[in-house]
Amino acid sequence: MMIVNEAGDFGSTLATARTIKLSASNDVYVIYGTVGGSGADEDHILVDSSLVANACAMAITHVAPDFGASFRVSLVDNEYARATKNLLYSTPGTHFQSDLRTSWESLSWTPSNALDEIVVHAPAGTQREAYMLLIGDAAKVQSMYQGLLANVTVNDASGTMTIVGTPGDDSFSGMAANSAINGGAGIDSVLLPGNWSAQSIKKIANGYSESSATGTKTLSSVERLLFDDKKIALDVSADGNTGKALMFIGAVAFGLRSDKAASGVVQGVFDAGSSLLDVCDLALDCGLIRSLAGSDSNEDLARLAYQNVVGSVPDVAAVDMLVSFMDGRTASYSQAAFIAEIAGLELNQAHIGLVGLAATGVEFI
Ligand SMILES: [Ca+2]
Ligand SMILES: [Ca+2]
Repeated sequence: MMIVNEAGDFGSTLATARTIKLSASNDVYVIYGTVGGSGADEDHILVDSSLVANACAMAITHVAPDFGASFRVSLVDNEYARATKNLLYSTPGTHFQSDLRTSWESLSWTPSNALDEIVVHAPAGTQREAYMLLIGDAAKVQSMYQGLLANVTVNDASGTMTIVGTPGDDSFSGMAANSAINGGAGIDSVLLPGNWSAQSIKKIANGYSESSATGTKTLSSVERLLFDDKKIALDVSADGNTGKALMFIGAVAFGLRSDKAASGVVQGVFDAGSSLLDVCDLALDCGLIRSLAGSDSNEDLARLAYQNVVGSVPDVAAVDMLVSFMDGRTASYSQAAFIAEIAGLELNQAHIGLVGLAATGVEFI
């Protein structure tokens, strides 16, 4: 799922048409934008649909219809638009169009050209419209538009939007200078132009604030930031995937806690849906724990965990105390459950500095 905030504020025109590429992995695009206000009145979106074999559908809505009429969304043949340089808005029967001010309307088309163009139009002047377009697989578009519509607000007359993602993994791009983004469930990424060093990331009450020279974005339930030069994980809490990856590494291989490749691999396993216990099971099954501990014994596992979490070599009594959690004397944890318990300890979280890492995010590859 690709979510794009097409334009900036009301009154700012999209000088260059954005090209979106429908593909197997991004088979639905959600595009938010604003048109109208003084001066600018159109957004243009080129749809490269050559990768989609089946018919596409587009649901349209006016997120914040203001006043007046003549808001239009048209699907036009790209060559036609380029040739005339002066778009004639579609009339039924020749091109697909919507110019009704209902809450939503669908436009269905089977892409016949490599590039089709969607034009969102509002007359210059006082009329302002915020819109949402969903473009892509017909069934998916129809199943998700109501949910998205319910979660979009336009905060003010300048067009600043609060955008909420889908329950799945979303990728947000082209965000307006000042936006509030709530990724919702799933591992959600925000693509931000520029280098990481030119940005400031701050932890705030319900997420993060990301500022650069161009504006400030308020992020909640967003897990990853993708800059030109670096990727930063924000899900560094004890229940975030990157946090859990670091906690696992802290418990079994503390020396690798800053190894971006190692943490990236573990993070990827969590992203694929594994629990902490799953990851511990996997690490035992593939022999990773054996190679780190030196054997399959409870004693060596206890020694490994203690050394990683406490940072010193345990004495015999400490090893015996930890083993008692696996052999039935104190508890009957499986080795995987034992590692998961150790990983979750406050002591381990403090040792890897989880709270400090969460304040800035963690680079990953
Ligand atoms: Ca999401
Ligand atoms: Ca999320």
